Amino acid sequence: MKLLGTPTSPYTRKARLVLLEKNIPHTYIVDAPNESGSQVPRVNPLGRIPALLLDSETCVFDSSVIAEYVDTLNDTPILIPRNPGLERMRVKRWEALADGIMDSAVVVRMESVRPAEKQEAATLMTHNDAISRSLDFAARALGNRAWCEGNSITLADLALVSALIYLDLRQPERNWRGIHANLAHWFDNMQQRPAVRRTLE
Ligand SMILES: N[C@@H](CCC(=O)N[C@@H](CS)C(=O)NCC(=O)O)C(=O)O
Repeated sequence: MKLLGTPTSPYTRKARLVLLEKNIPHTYIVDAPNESGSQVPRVNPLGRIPALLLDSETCVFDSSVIAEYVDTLNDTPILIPRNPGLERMRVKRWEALADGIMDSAVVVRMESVRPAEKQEAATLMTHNDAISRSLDFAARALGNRAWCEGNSITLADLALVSALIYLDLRQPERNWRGIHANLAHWFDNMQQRPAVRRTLE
């Protein structure tokens, strides 16, 4: 299978991490949908990355569907608890939280590259506040545990680390480490993982 994406896209990083952590053979192809010649609009009608092309030429999108599908391919490790119920909901909720941070950070990024006189202060504030609240929520929910949920790595950890790497890239001035020492400690451990390092190469 082939994963189309870009190194800066946080949703792509999440999908790559799922593939890498589970050791699923795949080819990662850098393909920016906004560049001419991109094959993304041909395979994903939404024109977005990540897009996972299965060998049968079936295209899987978006990143949550990719994560859900790829997680069914083996049990090593199980990243999304298999049984419906609270445990599974909590992992999916972490993913929603991380995706929401990414969504807001993308809006802030798009807004802040517009000419200064066209930038909407209210939009910037709404989304920056949502990010701050979500980081507070994440830090409280994590506490001093090693993993976001349960006793081993799950999609929750992969989604959150992808969101934080994106925040570091686009909002380096945001002092989340100073405010949330526990998140910073967890993040340092996550960054040691070979899969995470691969996505940062
Ligand atoms: N909810 C989607 C979001 C995907 C998305 O917005 N990707 C962005 C890149 S970060 C994109 O492809 N934008 C189109 C572009 O770059 O032209 C997912 O989780 O896959």
